[in-house]
Amino acid sequence: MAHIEIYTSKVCPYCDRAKALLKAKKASYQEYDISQNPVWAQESQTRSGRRTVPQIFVDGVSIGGCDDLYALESMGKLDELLQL
Ligand SMILES: N[C@@H](CCC(=O)N[C@@H](CS)C(=O)NCC(=O)O)C(=O)O
Repeated sequence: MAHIEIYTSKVCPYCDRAKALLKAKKASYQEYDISQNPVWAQESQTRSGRRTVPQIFVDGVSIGGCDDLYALESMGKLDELLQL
């Protein structure tokens, strides 16, 4: 399985939705809650070039946010990307 990282915040419906899809796929992930540590907020922005959460990385590569995750699923590309 690929190494999955997700930057989230505490009150974030898009984060919940993204994590729900990963959980449904039984894909384990490393979560960084930016509301717990401001360093992670800066790190997320630096790595992704975006200000919103969630930001998701697969094997260190940014794949975008929640909508991007679901788009990959709709295209049938997510399982391969996550190496499930
Ligand atoms: N299209 C984005 C939307 C993400 C989004 O709007 N996230 C909210 C939290 S649920 C956010 O970061 N809001 C802060 C902002 O817009 O600066 C996605 O699918 O990830």
